[in-house]
Amino acid sequence: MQEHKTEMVQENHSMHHEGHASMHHDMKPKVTRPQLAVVTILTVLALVLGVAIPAQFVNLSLSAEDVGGAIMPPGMTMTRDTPAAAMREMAAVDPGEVSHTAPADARGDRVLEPSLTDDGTKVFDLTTSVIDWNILPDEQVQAYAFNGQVPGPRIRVTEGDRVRVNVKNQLPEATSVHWHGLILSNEMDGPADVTQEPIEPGETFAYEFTAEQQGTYFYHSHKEPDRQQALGLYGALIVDPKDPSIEESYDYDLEYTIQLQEWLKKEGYTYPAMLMEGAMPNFFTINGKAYPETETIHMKVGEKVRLRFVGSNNNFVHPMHVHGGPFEVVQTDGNPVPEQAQILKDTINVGPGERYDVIWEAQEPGKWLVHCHIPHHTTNDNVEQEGGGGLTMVINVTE
Ligand SMILES: [Cu+2]
Repeated sequence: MQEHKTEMVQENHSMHHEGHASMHHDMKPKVTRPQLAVVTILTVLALVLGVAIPAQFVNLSLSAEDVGGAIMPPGMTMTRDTPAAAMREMAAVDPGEVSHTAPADARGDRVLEPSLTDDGTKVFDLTTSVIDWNILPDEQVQAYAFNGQVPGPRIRVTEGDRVRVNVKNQLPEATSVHWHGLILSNEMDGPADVTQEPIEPGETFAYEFTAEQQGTYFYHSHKEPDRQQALGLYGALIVDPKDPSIEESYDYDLEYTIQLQEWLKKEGYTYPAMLMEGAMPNFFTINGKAYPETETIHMKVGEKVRLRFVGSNNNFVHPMHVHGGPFEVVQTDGNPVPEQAQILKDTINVGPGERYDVIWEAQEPGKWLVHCHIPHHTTNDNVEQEGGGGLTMVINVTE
């Protein structure tokens, strides 16, 4: 031990001495050529592996041009084979595309008045655009909207009416509109790239058909609906019956249309909610508003309301429940239910695309809830406000 220590001291001394000497005489490094070669090879190898190994886990076939400045939902599973089209479809709405901010208290589903042509055709004008839309006073989403509102305006016609809808596209991407549930000529049905060319940005397409079925219907985007419908491109389409006996067979005092929707908003960005990893919704709306911002239905004891449930959402089957007594199911998907089959229920599963017309009688005064029975869907980003959230609304019954 002692010997070793002495050696080290001697060595240090000798190094110091050498260094001192070289300052005056010789700047040549004491590195051999083989040593240099090994370091060079190792450095090059590290550089090559540093590029090659990460390249095994990312998609190098994507260019910035393919996906632009796409911002992806946090938690979305992206693998080396995730195509650019999937990224574009799931990306956040670009806030730079917003062309209009709706007032925080604006409502969707406003009745759209048609103009009439000489031959009696009812003409409706729809324009798509990107807007800022408040689902709550302090919660704004970037939405794809018809006529600056979510849901889009209500189109209401009578069975037998000739209808024309001019769809002007002011979105940053192509679109099309489908008239869900209607029997019409195929080229008016709306699926983009199937029955028609997509409506490109800046273009207008005129849909024309005769409303041949009475009942509760809706319209929605049929170009990448997983993105466009999820971001707000849908609206109610109600066809009143020509035959008064259908309405006469129902007994109700008022009606209310309930359009369901799911939203994903994270870190200030709005993404199309999808039933998949990273894209699950955290907000839910009835007619574009989350409770407590949803409307309240006012009724008197003994009055009856016809609720038109519309599955305008994309992902979940929502078991819609009404407190304070059962309702009668009078129409399904626009089809009148025969009287002897009009079952009584207090919860009905409204799946994407479905419509149920139910009649509920106010039997007791008070605040009676209409809400989804999946409790997560009655919260706002997992938080309850005023006893609910999301898919919740109140029927206020007075004596
Ligand atoms: Cu639900």
